[in-house]
Amino acid sequence: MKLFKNLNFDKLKEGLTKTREKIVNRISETIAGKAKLDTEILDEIEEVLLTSDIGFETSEAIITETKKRLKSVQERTEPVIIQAVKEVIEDLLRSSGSSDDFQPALEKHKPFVIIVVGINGAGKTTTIGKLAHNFKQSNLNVVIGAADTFRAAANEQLEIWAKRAGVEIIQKGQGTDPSSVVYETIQEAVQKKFDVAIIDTAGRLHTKMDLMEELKKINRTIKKVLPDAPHETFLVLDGTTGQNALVQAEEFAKSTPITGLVITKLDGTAKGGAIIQICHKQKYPIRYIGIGESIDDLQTFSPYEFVEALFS
Ligand SMILES: Nc1nc2c(ncn2[C@@H]2O[C@H](COP(=O)(O)OP(=O)(O)OP(=O)(O)O)[C@@H](O)[C@H]2O)c(=O)[nH]1
Ligand SMILES: [Mg+2]
Repeated sequence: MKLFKNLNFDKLKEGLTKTREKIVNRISETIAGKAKLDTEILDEIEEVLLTSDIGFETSEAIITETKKRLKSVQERTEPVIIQAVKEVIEDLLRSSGSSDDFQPALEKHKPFVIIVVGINGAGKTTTIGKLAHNFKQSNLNVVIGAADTFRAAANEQLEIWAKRAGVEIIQKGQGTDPSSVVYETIQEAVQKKFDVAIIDTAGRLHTKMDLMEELKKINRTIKKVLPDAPHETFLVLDGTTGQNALVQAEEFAKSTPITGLVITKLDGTAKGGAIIQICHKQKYPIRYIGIGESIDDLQTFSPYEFVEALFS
């Protein structure tokens, strides 16, 4: 089976421009022209990190580890220090289980069921459109279930994405029980032998208990048709919200077993450093990142590529 791996380095690099200016360019300025590269400089680098949406604990962890690795190094030139920081950050990104070669195990399950959850405006529907497009490009048959029945415009928006991606959509009127849409979608996927079924969900605030109950019910409904599904549950987080993302991950995990994260809106923001903190402080791997609003602006998250693009 042909699987997609969407990596466009130049686009990633472009998307991370503002974050790079905020972190890497300032680190370089800190180091440049310094006669002696000692711990003082590492403290200055820590200052840069602290003001770059990376957070206190994560910034400290980066510097502590960098100092440790540089201890035995004699020649602490600018490129050596930069390389050490890069490697430490890359290792941090991997610590959450994020890897360079993630692929959903599509060959193991048919239909392969994906639920997409997250608070309103995080980018769920957009991500689903992009994912569906990628699967479709890999010659897979996709059906999307419009289980966000709370908002009047939600169906319309998802329908537009389904059309763009050229995939099927199951939808019912506003106010319908989301689980009935889910049930129909999974049944259709089984009967018509779809490769992938993706469920869009409502994103009302995570502080409202009823959304969490709804997600539990959706999970139970899926299991009625396919006991081993869902095969992936992606939590979509707005990359510009930093610290808040950690709270959301904890909240959603109470109602639904999260298997991976999608971090959106990394383009046009200087807050991309939040990704490092997200990887450091919680246990879910980042699987995809959103770097724009168009259909091909979803990339497979790779710690290696991310750090290379950030520091390039
Ligand atoms: N720049 C940018 N914008 C994005 C990205 N992903 C999503 N958006 C925008 O974010 C806004 C919200 O996206 P949606 O996909 O509607 O979010 P949602 O989670 O489905 O929201 P609800 O349905 O209200 O819960 C839209 O304007 C999207 O175009 C991204 O990677 N980059
Ligand atoms: Mg939506």
